Amino acid sequence: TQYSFQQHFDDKIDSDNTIEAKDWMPDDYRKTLIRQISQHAHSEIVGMLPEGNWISRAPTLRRKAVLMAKVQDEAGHGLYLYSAAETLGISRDEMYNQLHTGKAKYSSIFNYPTLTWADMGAVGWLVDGAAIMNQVPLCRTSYGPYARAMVRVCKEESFHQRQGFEIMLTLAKGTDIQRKMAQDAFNRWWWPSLMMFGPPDAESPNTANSVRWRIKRLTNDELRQKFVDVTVEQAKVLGLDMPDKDLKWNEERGHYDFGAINWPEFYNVVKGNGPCNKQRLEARRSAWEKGQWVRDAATAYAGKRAARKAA
Ligand code: FAQ
Repeated sequence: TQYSFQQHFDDKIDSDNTIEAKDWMPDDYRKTLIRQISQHAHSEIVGMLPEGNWISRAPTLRRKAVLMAKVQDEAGHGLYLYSAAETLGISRDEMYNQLHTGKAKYSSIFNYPTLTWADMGAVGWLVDGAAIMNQVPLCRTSYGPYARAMVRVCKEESFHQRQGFEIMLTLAKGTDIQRKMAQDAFNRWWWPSLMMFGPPDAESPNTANSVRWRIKRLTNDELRQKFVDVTVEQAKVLGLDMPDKDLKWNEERGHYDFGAINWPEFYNVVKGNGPCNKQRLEARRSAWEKGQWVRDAATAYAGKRAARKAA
């Protein structure tokens, strides 16, 4: 009966076992996973664009090779994640369609422009740093295929974070102009990085269910606080100033207090009105349209092979 299926599911969640693709699961659990995993996949693919912008302008051959490897990793992460979402019964075409029609979200962070080479440092350090903070707990998320995909993704993200930090360190210890570039990139990416963790818990409609189902192991605010605490120490190593005049160690809490986040800006970007939303979606749509002939050719080839086999 439905009751015993539900009971079996609840027991598995409560005993911290994974749910697998063929297991019974409540509709809302499936829907939440499809939403989160597909949006995560879209973020990886759209996230290639701001960095792709700098591959042809990387300052040295080594920097170029490293950046290319990083952007290729992001394509790989997108593909694992689309595959994980497919195990829940949604097709890749449908997910792409949701992205291209603006129905599905992707991370707000990728709607900001990458203006200077220092942005490659700041994106790696802060954006990948925030991504790791959010994704390490997802290695223990309750849905098996998602959890297993996260293990490799997190290893690669750690390399990405380090390459970003190393760019920042080089610039911060460089000439006066280089140090200013690093500080400017830090100032521009800091607040949007804090927004990556999502709305405050009190305004996060999905957190309660996702925590109960152990899809999310920590809440948006818990992860944001952990990120602030580690990043402040890293900024000290770089010798850069935190772009927050309200930032202060709170002895009692054992955490840094930080200034108010501009939530109207966040919601505006999520609604599609950030500085680069149109450009990003246009790039994805155009790539899809330009690939039509490849899909047509592959379909025709598969048809011919099937006909030859049948003959
Ligand atoms: N941007 O109720 P909640 C990367 C939406 S890392 C846009 O709190 P939830 C690596 C949310 O979808 C970035 N929308 O939602 C990389 C929901 O709307 P919906 C991707 C956001 O799901 C680095 C509504 O607001 N990482 O790509 C954002 O419980 C460098 C209410 O929010 C992941 O996706 C936002 N920042 O918590 C690549 C990690 N925040 O869907 C290239 C997995 C919230 O109901 C270069 N995802 N919204 O219409 C998660 O952990 C969660 O989905 C959260 C949001 C924490 C993002």
